[in-house]
Amino acid sequence: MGVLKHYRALLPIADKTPDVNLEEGSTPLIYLPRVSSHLGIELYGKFEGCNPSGSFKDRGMVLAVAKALEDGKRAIICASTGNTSASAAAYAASQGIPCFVLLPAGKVALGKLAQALMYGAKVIAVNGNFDRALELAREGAEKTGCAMVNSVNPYRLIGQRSGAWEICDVLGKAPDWHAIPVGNAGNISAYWAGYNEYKKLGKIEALPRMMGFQAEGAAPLVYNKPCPNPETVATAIRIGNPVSAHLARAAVQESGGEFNAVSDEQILEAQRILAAEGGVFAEPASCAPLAGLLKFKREGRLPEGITAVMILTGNGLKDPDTAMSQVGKPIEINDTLEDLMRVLECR
Ligand code: AN7
Repeated sequence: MGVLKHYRALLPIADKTPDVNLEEGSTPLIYLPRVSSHLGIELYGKFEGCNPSGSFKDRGMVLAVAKALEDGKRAIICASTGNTSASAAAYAASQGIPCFVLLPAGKVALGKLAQALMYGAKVIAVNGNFDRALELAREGAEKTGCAMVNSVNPYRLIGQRSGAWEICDVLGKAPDWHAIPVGNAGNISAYWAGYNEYKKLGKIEALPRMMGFQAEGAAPLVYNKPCPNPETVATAIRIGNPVSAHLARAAVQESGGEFNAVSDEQILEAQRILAAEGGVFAEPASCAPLAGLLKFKREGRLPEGITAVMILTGNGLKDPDTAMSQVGKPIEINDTLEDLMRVLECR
């Protein structure tokens, strides 16, 4: 039914708030039996790739756009590593308002770029990284009065709390560990706020440990200093100076969790395992948590039997180039049964 309707009572919605809805949220919480038994835990993936624009961003964007319209704004602007731009462009299209997106030139996965262009956004490729594009977008918003819909917009993080509520509604409790990729550090902060709100309401008894995973080449929260030249195959989290760093640090500290870094190689290995042993295709950034759990397992630091939820933040289809660089080519045959029989080895 869409996040605004589903969680209306928990969101800052008034009668005059426009009814924006692309049927986002209510994404599947998928139990992963093969990966679970490999790790010795009960592992679920919250498949945010099932959202209308293919990532978790829709949960907060729907509220940010509704509130922007309520406040009389008539255009939106954001900087993005790809998914925020796709989401913003989708909701702007649904409401018939202009959308400006600033992307780091050449560093956005093909599917995300196709989405933003297809939804009709004005797409601006900045010769600089995401952090610089975000500074520019903020200045552009100030000068023009466009609504800024990056997660510096508080409504984004409020809407994203709905992910935590859904997990608790389905499991009947919070997981022991909440494993999540961290880029601009908004989502981990939103989930922590969401779990805390549910605890206050008496809907859950215990809070999870918040485990935040970054790519080694873009790990300002792990190494505790901004990273001026972030680099990783997981372009969604190629971010060196996260705006919500303070909130994310608090979430990790208060929950007894930690930040950890995984290599690009580990991320791509986890992506293949999730697909080939889980049947779920998530984009590289989304696989940093599984890479982290596999690393913890190897290091003997993964507690037996815990329930863990990892947030599979974006759909694997968004980045076909990275996937294709990891896998073999199809087997080509002539159109004869003889040729086919040569490759069918299922006995
Ligand atoms: C798939 O789209 O920042 O820590 O501009 O696309 O809340 O930033 C994307 C981030 C994880 C990190 N997984 O979340 C953007 C952008 C995916 C993402 C993250 C992003 P945050």
